[in-house]
Amino acid sequence: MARLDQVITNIVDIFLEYADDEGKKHQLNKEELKKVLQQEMQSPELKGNINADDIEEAMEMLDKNHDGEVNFREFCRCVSVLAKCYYHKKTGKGGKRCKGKEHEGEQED
Ligand SMILES: [Ca+2]
Ligand SMILES: [Ca+2]
Repeated sequence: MARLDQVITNIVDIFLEYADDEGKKHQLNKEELKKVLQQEMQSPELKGNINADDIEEAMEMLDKNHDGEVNFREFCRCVSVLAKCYYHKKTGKGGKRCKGKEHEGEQED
């Protein structure tokens, strides 16, 4: 597979692998979110952007519809935010949404 194929299929596969582990299918609860962040993200720079060390805060930040779980749409938003943060780091552009929860509520572009 080409690189973008891999990225896209990985996002879906990783989400489903963890989301279907316990509780509701296709939803990440707090424990599942913790596991996915611990096991599938290694870079402290990226993890720092979503407060991965504080699962309460990470959940609060990612759970946009406030149902206590992270659905696929919310998971994708997280991946997208992290990609933008990394892009900002490399280019100095487009990174205003990068610091975590103080940017909550900003317009999605
Ligand atoms: Ca689940
Ligand atoms: Ca949610």
